[in-house]
Amino acid sequence: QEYTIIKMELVAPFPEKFKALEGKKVFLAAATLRPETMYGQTNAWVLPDGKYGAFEINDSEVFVLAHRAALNLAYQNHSRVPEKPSCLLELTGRDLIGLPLKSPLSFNEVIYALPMLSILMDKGTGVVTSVPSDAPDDYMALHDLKAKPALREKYGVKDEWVLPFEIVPIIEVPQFGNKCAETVCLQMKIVSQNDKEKLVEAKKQTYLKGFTEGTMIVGEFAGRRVQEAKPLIRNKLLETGQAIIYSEPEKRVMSRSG
Ligand code: ZZB
Repeated sequence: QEYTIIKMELVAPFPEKFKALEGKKVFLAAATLRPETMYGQTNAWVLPDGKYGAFEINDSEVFVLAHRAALNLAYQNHSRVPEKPSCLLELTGRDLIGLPLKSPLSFNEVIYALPMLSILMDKGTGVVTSVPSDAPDDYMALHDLKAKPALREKYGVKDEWVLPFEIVPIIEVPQFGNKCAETVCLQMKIVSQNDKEKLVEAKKQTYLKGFTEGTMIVGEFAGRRVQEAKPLIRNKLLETGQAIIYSEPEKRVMSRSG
């Protein structure tokens, strides 16, 4: 699986826990398959109990991601020490909640890292960027946080990290409108981020519709089909140093016979 890692930059001044990293450029490294949706970012997602680290990618840049992903990146030429992850700081998802971030292409200038309980630590980087207009999981998780003060309280999420953030329409899909994820979640009567099976189906539908029938309605490639715009936007992000390629080795079932 080939992901695009979006470099979501931590805004200075850094909080206490991150003081040791001051002077470096620090990014939450979010793995995505949909770089063309970056205009509509409203937040980042992390797993509260997930284990993360801050890794030196080169002399000046630090990525916050899962250890396994740092190891993979080290073998893809993205580590200060070749083939060896260099961890400056051990972190948990809880340390990341509330971090203010500047993310490439996002219409929201500053967005925040928030808790999502369905994040898989053995997939991508363990950090996900949230696009509630076009990702059903993101739509439901943001909806839950907005609707449930007790959930915000449980994870120490401040109202101002969540409540001001509205869905940003970025792609028009015939019959589904410009908030495709919301449309599908309502149609399927999905009630929360814990509705796992339905969300898998909703994601499939949204991917298919968005990719095959979607048209960009914002950004440099407004008016173009998603199919055309996707590689153009991806290349732009890569060329400008706002993203890198991340290949995830295939998962294999381990056995003694190998
Ligand atoms: C932004 C985005 C916008 C995404 C969208 C999707 C959609 P897949 O097909 O299952 O591999 N993701 C990445 N890593 C994780 C993780 N560790 N745990 C949970 N979710 C993760 O899905 C890849 C997508 O799943 C990635 O692309 C990321 O969310 C999320 F409009 O990034 B995406 C219809 C989906 N739309």
